[in-house]
Amino acid sequence: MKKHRMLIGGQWVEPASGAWFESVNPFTAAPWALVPRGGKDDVDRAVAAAKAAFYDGEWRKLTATARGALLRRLGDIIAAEAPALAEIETTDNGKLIAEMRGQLNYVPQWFHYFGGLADKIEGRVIPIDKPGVFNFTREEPLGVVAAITPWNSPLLLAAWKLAPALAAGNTVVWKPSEFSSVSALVFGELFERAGFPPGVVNIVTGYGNEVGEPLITHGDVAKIAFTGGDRTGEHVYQLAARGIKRITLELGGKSANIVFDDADLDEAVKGVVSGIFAATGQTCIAGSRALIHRPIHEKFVERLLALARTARMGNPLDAATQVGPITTRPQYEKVLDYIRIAKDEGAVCRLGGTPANRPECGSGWFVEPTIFTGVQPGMRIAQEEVFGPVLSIIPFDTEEEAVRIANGTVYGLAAGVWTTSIRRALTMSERLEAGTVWVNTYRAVSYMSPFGGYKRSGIGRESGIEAIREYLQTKSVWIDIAGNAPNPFVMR
Ligand code: TXE
Repeated sequence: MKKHRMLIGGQWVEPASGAWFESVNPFTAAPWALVPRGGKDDVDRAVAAAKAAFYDGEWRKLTATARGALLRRLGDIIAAEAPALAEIETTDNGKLIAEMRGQLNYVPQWFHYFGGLADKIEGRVIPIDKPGVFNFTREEPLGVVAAITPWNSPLLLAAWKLAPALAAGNTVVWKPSEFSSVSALVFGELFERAGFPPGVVNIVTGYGNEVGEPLITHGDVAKIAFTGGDRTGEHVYQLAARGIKRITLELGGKSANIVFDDADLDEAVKGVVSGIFAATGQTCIAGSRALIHRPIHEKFVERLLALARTARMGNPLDAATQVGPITTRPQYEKVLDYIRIAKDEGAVCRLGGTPANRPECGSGWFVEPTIFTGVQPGMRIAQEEVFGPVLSIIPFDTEEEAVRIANGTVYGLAAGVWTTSIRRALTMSERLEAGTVWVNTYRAVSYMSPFGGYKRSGIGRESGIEAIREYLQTKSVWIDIAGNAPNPFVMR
């Protein structure tokens, strides 16, 4: 088993603890790599390196154009390494190779786009109301950014943070999930190859309480960019609040996929199935609630069941596999717990509802694609994030009711609407409380389009021009150009 090292100040180092932990392949349930168990000492070293790179090093002296060029060069290198990185991610987190290849082929775009944006960060000249004074703004980086990422799309979600953070001129300490650190450590080599000065990006691996907390509370960390569960997010927010730190949080959801009776049902069936069973439901944007217009409810459910039954499960490294394992043992147990909860609540299990004991699933953590009908909007299965291949179907009669049910959770990350009516498409997209609304499509994201949550799904936006503002602060500069000595006792 390969014993990995962490990246601090441009050096590949062993953890101060002298300890490593095993990373487990979810398909075989066997360990395949050893990940350094970082701790507070490593965090201190990494933050010191990032701080030095921010204040004293070559990085600060680069023009914005040169910084952008580095990001774009990194994008090109990632593109060349995409197949190898995708294979590591699939081995580490069990997501389908087709999905991970797609993600890794797309990751370079975040570095190309934000690399292009680096030298377009401009301040403003304010036509100030005071004669003889020139006032302008500067957009400045924050300093050391802590990026804390989850296991479901490890490098994609890291790119969403690192690309804008670096484009804005910050330096970074990145803590990947303890369940999927290997691709991050291999990815770390690419920064040096692209020509980033040492210390601009540092990677400390380990557990949330041992690495994440000292990182968030470190006095020299200016901002936290976090993706993960909402409970952890709440805790991270509280820790960050103590230091009055900037924060972006992306915390998942309970997204509604709403199908009206005027929809193209062939498309809608595919959209609902891909919304929940793609990525084995382990995605923040999973369409885990299907709201179906009552006139088509039964017909739609039958078609959904027919398509979901065809899902091929098995080795995620096999390109033909459509549903892979659950990434972590605790997550596997959580999904099975929610299935039990749904049954106890009286939901009707129409498909799956058990661990998958198919020969092609080996000893991995597989759960059968599961569909419940008879779900009431207030049930836990309709309110809480499962993060697995479990769909709750809820009927509705009117647009008004669909909006009420869709908005009736604490979350607001995404929603899907299936209709051929332009009026409905526009009305629903206005009334749904979600950071992303898809109409007649689902699971579309881009480096160009802002992504983030309403309500408990998070704070701030990733991707698009909005994202770079999350890594900048505005300074207002006043210059007296008239030579009028002000009255020292009166506010000017
Ligand atoms: O995530 P955590 P977990 C949801 C999903 C899942 C649940 C739990 O519902 O079932 O979260 O998953 C780091 N201080 N999502 O436990 O704990 C941790 O090490 C600082 C939604 O795996 O949120 C990892 O790097 N950091 C989601 C990161 O937080 C801490 C993606 C995320 O882990 C920490 C993943 C602490 N005290 C899970 N504790 C999405 N939005 O896509 C943990 N971490």
